[in-house]
Amino acid sequence: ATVLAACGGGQVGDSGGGTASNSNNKKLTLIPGVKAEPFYISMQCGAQDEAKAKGYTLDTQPPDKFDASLQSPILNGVIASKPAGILIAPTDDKAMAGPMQQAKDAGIKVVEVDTALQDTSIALSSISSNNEQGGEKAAEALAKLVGSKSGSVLVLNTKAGTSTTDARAKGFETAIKKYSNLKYIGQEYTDNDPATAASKVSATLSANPDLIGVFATNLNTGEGAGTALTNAGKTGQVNLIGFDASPKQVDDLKAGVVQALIAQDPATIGKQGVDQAVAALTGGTVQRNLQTDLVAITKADMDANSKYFYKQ
Ligand code: T6T
Repeated sequence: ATVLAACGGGQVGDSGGGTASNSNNKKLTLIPGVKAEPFYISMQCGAQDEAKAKGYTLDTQPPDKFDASLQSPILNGVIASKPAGILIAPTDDKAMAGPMQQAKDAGIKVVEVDTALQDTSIALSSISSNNEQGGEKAAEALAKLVGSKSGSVLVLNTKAGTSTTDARAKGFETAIKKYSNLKYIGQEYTDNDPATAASKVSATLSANPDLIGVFATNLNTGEGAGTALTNAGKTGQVNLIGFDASPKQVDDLKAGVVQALIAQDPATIGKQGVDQAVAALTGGTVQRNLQTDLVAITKADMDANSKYFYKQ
């Protein structure tokens, strides 16, 4: 089991054994989208504390990269270890359906945390931010910062098939088109890699000298965009709206590299994930869809919103 000092929690008790459906089985496993990333670390902390409070163990098994071809063998191994429940952030909204169906067929309670499959028949419950609305909030924040100035606007997405960032990009695109002074020039995929995000921003700056705004749909795209704007000496001139609130993103907000962050509440996503799995295991009421908070943060109100900053 991975126990993080940052969480304060820890493992408790004996997780029991036997089959997935055995009521003595108190073993839960969390499979995040990628290892060592503040969003998922915060989610893990929330899940671990709640599991401990409910008398369950929570083991965390992340892939090295945000990639279904790495996440699927991890899921297969977890299925073989027969936990009672699996909390998973599927890294692809189609490719993870087969392996997740196998978990369900093995009698394991499957809960989606953050990302989700297109096929809604496999997970018992899905907990996430309202990502489309988050994209709209980002567009509104950008329009407010820009005022009556005009220019081009870029969206940095992660990987096609990531349910969350696709929804954010969609919400942003719809909302930004309401502002006639802002020209939406499309989205670039970055493979969820900060260095790729940085190079996409550099290339866009060369091709579009009127670039006035960038919406980075998650932590990695935002960190990369911040680096590119800093290197180009364009911070503040190009408004950067990020999603998530990692330590680097918060530093960038403070330094004026980022103008607004749409922060999620990953610890509550993890906590609710455990609650839904436990409800399913104990005959309680399971809620099919649950939404957690999103908050738009600027430098002016960052101190009041520090509870939304992610752990590392
Ligand atoms: O933005 C989060 C998460 O919501 C998304 O699904 C994938 O990227 C993050 O983990 C941040 O890197």
